[in-house]
Amino acid sequence: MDVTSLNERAPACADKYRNSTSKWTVAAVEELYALPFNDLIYRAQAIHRDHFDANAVQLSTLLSIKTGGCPEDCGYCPQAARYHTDVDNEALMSVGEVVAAARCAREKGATRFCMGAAWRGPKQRDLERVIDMVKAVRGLGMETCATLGMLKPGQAQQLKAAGLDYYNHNIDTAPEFYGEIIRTRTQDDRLGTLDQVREAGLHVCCGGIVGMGESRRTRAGLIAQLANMDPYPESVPINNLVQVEGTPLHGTEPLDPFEFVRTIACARITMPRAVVRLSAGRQDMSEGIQALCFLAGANSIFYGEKLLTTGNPEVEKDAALFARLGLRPMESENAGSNR
Ligand code: SAM
Ligand code: DTB
Ligand code: SF4
Repeated sequence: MDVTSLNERAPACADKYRNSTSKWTVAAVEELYALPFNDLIYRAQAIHRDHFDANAVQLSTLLSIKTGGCPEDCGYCPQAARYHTDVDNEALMSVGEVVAAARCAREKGATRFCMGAAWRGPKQRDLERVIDMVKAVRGLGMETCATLGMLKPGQAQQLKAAGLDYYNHNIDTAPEFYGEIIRTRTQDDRLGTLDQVREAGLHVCCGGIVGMGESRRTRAGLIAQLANMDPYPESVPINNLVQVEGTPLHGTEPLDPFEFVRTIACARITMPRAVVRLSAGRQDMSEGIQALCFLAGANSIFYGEKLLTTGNPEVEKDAALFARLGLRPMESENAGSNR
């Protein structure tokens, strides 16, 4: 079947699921989740093809520029100072070290470099060094992304002026479940930073984590909340919880992998123009499930042997998977836009 006939036979536009104010209701997203698997994937793939090259996948490499010792209490995170994990604390890296890592990522084929810091938010003195990192990585011709925690007024503008392309700040889960996972800040705090990021003209990278023991309704609530942002994020990372010994969520019942694929499909259907990233959790995922995620509309991955502190598939393994599936890296200018 060619692409045209696939699109012609696709079910009617997803808009029929929106309520009168054009918002996604949690119930409507739950209805998507409840579709027979083949119907859900078919619909997601059709929408994916309407907006993207179905065989192109964006490659981002992550680097933890400041590791561990974080004052926050996120129940999933190995970098929170209060949990006893194997993560060693490391101070903010030098600009030279970061540029060397970015150059290496570029040589391996990454087009975006994402710098993550285990902070509640950056101090101004630290932000100044991050700004130098952003300028230097931009100078290598790569897209830049940073995830530094909550921003104070003016900080998003400074990052934008330095040439930052994306700011990652996840809402993590649906509002009603948030307080069970994180108590040192509220989800409204996160939304405040996201507003500042959007107002500064940065692209928004915002998603969440599944597999934290939440219900399907909570997963639907996460997707609805992301889809109802106006505009919705340009980049939507969907993380499967990486269970790390010493964190409160270690030992949680793992999510059915097909439910993870369904979550990707729901993100694709509700946010047709966003780049949906199959994020943390790939190392424990079979290649078959990853292939289903690409079929369901995932078109970005973290690429390189490490996420921030935990493992990710080897570059050679991903290259072999891409070859077997006929996938190719997405050119930077093809990255999603929701405008
Ligand atoms: N400290 C900053 C913050 O929280 O925004 C930036 C770094 S933080 C590690 C970035 C994101 O990584 C979190 O919002 C969370 O969604 C994700 N994350 C952290 N630990 C994870 C884990 N064990 N499994 C899956 N995702 C995780
Ligand atoms: C996102 O949503 N996932 C990435 C990135 N944004 C910063 C982080 C995943 C972290 C997984 C646990 C770790 O390696 O420490
Ligand atoms: Fe700190 Fe971010 Fe980890 Fe939360 S997710 S503990 S804020 S590094």
